[in-house]
Amino acid sequence: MDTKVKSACETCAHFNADGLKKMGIHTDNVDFVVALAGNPNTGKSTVFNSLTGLRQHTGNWPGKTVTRAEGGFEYNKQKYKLVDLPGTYSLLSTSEDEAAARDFILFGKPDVTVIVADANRLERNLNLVLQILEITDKAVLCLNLMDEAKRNHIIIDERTLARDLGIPVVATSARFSQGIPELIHTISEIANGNIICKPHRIKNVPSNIENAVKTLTAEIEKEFPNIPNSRWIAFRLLEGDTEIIKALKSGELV
Ligand SMILES: Nc1nc2c(ncn2[C@@H]2O[C@H](COP(=O)(O)OP(=O)(O)OP(=O)(O)O)[C@@H](O)[C@H]2O)c(=O)[nH]1
Ligand SMILES: [Mg+2]
Repeated sequence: MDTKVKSACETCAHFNADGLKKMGIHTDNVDFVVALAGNPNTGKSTVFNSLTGLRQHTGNWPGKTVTRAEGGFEYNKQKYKLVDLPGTYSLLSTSEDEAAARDFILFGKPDVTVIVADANRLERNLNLVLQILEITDKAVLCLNLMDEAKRNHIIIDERTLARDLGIPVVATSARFSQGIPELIHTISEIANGNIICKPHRIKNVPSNIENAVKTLTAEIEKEFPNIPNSRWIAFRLLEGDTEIIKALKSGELV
């Protein structure tokens, strides 16, 4: 008789079905770090809970998650740390609790960023999607709340969207765990370099701005050799983004 006591994870259907092992708060010796970003109230914490087995509080009002939560999962024998971020509308001139999300996306160097968007408000959500794609190319768009979108007769051409953005798009209804196996698989493919993302970036910057950005980028890299996204920071400095200026001066961002 097999007397070995199995953990809750090993006995759950999800584990057996698709190789997912929910690791809860155990995130030691991870292979990859994955960030969950997106507008408020798009289902980030719901996705987080279904992957980690934790019960990060979800709520029906925007701005619920105020500090970042961390949890882990194992997929195909690789360990992932998942970071649930507060909802944010923009990476620019953020409020205090949004700054936590911005700083992690910018400087936490996640291996993959999952951008969770509300399929019912895609146009509004794309603002943040495009901003995030300016600073990272390893990203997947999780098009969530598809059950509601269907009820609202909203049809989204996911293939065209993926082609136009230059990153994979996975449709989900996280509350009902629909699309989650596809999302895990896509995260793993990006993390392991099997899917190469080529996000579309702003091109044709006027030459005087381009020259200023190049000069500033070189200065920033001289001062902070390990800083990622120096070009993005150069743009913010030219705009006079007070938050970024303050963070750079204090060394908070590096
Ligand atoms: N119908 C439906 N509801 C969902 C889905 N995913 C999440 N929700 C609900 O949407 C609400 C917000 O979900 P959260 O997971 O808290 O959203 P969040 O993005 O973490 O929110 P913030 O932390 O405020 O940014 C909750 O009531 C969820 O149950 C989905 O796919 N379909
Ligand atoms: Mg949340």
